[in-house]
Amino acid sequence: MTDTQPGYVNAEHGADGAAPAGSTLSNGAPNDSDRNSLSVGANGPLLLHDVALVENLASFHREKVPERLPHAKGSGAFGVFEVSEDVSAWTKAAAFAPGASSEVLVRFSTVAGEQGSPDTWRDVRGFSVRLYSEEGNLDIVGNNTPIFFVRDAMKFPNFIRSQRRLPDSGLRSPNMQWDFWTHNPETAHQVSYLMGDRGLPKTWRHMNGYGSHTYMWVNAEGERFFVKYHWHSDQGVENLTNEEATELAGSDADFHRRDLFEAIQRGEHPSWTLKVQVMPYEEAKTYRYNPFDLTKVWPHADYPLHTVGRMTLNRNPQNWFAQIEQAAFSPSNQVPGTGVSPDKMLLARVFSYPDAQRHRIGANFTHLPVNQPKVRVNAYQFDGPMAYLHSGSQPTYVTNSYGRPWSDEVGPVENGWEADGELVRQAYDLRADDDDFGQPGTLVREVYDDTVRERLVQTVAGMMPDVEPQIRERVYEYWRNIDQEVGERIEAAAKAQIEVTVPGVTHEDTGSASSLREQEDDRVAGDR
Ligand code: HDE
Repeated sequence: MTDTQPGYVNAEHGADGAAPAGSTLSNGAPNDSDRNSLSVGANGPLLLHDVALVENLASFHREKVPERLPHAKGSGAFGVFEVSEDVSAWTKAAAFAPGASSEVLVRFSTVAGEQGSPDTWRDVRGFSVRLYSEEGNLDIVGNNTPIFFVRDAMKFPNFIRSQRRLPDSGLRSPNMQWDFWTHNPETAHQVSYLMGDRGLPKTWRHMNGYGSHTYMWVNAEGERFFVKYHWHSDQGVENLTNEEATELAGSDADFHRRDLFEAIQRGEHPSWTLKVQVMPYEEAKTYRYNPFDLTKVWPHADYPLHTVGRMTLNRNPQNWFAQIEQAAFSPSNQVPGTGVSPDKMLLARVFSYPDAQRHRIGANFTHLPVNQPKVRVNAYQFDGPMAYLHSGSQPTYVTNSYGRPWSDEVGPVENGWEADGELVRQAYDLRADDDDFGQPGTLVREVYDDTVRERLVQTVAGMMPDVEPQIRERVYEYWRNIDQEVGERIEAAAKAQIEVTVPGVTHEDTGSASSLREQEDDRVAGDR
């Protein structure tokens, strides 16, 4: 469909016919009226056989698909990724071959807020990239930070619920957020990012993206490397202050969505340079940090950044619902020369994303144009609700005698790794330098300067009036573990604020947290 031709045509038959004079019903026949329903006389009752009205209301009821949970609020654009350097020593992926160019789709998002929530609430931002490569879709579904809150997928739904809304009031709750974070000290690194300036990006154009996880690359000789993807904004990194973000949340809830769309419309095409850190396969076994722990970065001094190419966003969606809302990104979308790694979070995401889309969009979400790869697909997957792409009368089974090809590799997979051991439920084995507070301490002390640190202190302290005293104590302790001085400053600033906010009143029985405790009391009483 183009903007100049009304309606759409049946792609299966390829007939486009004459442009309709008015609207049609869904069967293509002329529609009598889009304005008046059919009734028995002008003042009489309506009729069930008014197909125009029934179709109109029934399709309206079904216009939405369930929003993403999390990352519901977002938007995106199309563009191009162009390789500028030769990284063929590390990967044979066609998308990263010298001089290669692929169409891309990028979607940016907040994490915790719903579809209508403001773009400028403090949050991590999603940074999903799809390369429509000549070997299939390669998705790098990352965030604007290089690490994450937890290192085991089992904790993820709990973490997300702690960032969303209270079960009774439906309100968001700093108490619930800090309760979760302080019970899970591995969150300290990501929380130090979130409470720093990067928790409030100025626009999506002014933030970096990160694959965050460790992925695998395989070269033409079959040699394996572990890599981390970094998308550096060519616009530079810029952030909002708390005051600016709060003001924008009220005056323009769609500020980031608008900014991207209008910049591209003006011909200001934002770009990002892709860089990778590369760790030879064998080094991963002995590196001083567990290189698969998503709460850790690989210091650049150990693994420097290598440029790969540049991504430029130059085309807005023509239809936001079809091309952005129904876009189904997934870390399971890998291509020859790339792969996943023993990162437990990444392995769980390989299952989670397509499963979420089967629920959200439907079993055949890969048939939608935005999700179709640019290559010919020969998957042995058939039928189901809304099946659109099909292979006609070709055999539906392997093995067949009728020439439809199938695959039959036996033995080690080229992007795999060795694994052995007892079945356990246990965190990763820790390496020499692994702990939860070391890297966040370095971030807060050495990467942040005095002004950034002071803003962080004020941001955390500013949340404390809504946090119960017992959890506040844990917050101060958590920050003292990250950095003694910062922890002490947060405690002092919070105490000053609590005095000002509610003079002479302790927060024992106020704030959004009390309802959770009451509910706990109910449950105990009910159990008796
Ligand atoms: Fe996601 N995440 N996630 N996530 N995530 C979703 O997928 C999930 C994680 C990220 O623009 C959902 O299709 C699990 C890390 C982005 O469309 C869901 C775990 C990172 C997006 C899901 C994680 C992300 C999502 C919601 C722990 C950064 C938006 C609907 C193992 C590296 C994608 C959907 C878009 C979306 C699950 C952790 C980033 C529910 C189980 C780590 C950018 O499937």
